[in-house]
Amino acid sequence: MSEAGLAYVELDEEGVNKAFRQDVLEGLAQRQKAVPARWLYDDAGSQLFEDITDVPEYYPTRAEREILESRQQDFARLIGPGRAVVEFGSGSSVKTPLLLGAIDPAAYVPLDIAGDFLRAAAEDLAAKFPGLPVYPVEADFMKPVKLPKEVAELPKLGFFPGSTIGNMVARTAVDLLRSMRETLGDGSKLLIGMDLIKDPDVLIAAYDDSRGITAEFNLNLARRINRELGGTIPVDRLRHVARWNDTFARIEMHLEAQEDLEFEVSGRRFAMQRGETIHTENSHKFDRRSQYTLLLAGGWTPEERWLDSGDRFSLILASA
Ligand code: AVI
Repeated sequence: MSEAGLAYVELDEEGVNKAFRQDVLEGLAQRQKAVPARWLYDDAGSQLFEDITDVPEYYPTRAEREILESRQQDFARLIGPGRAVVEFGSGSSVKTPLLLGAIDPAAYVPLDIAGDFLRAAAEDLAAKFPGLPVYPVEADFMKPVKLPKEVAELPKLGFFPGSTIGNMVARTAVDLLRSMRETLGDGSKLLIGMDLIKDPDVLIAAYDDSRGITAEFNLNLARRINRELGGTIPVDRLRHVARWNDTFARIEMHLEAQEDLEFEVSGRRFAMQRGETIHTENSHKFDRRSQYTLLLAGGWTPEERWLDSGDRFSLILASA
């Protein structure tokens, strides 16, 4: 899931994930230290993200579910039956039954990089919808994907819930929307979740919850670096910080040094001054205009937009 988890794993002679090491060593050498958000999602990180979706302050998952539950008739009318639903980064596919139940699709194609997870979720879903052909595809959806031949002639609906698009900077988001357009083809539609700009206090609480689960999610990245890359980062001297960046309309997660630090990663030495941070994630928030601009730049024409009852989150239907 996310900007997240999108590369096949290539290991070196010592069994170290090469791309992870390269991203971390390059990122820690920058003036603003940064590690790409996709490395947050090892097994522990994926579980912590699932836990985040249950904390009271993290509203996006509940708000999106409310839209999916309350707009079933709209989906039936505007999307209609007979489409192959292609879910990008399907993960555990928890929101999918709400959509499939509304539109009577001809097939379901979950796409995910994590093969085991993907097949287990596909089996669960097939059990819930007997008679619906399910064709899981293990793929990096950041690039155009060749869909199974069985769905070649069917009109497609892309499904990309969760506001994962918000974890990408605009250029990457546009590239992804264009590649989805190529994967799905002419006549396709896209149902995409996007979180909304709101009171920064509400946003910061959602990304720095009182139970400290988001802090654990963020700190887990430093633990992963220590474990997988022979790091000596003093994790207990780092503090999780969630910041609202108003210029870029995004929540940023950082790991902040609480004192001057020195550590090693893969044999290289790094130093952080007290107060210096490692930037670990962006979560962009949108308004209607920025959503439409992004979708149009990515080759999609917005058709309909739904908000939850608290105006916190949106689902947008767009056509190719
Ligand atoms: C996966 N993604 C949409 C989440 C978000 O809200 O940006 C990841 C997350 N990071 C901290 N909390 C949740």
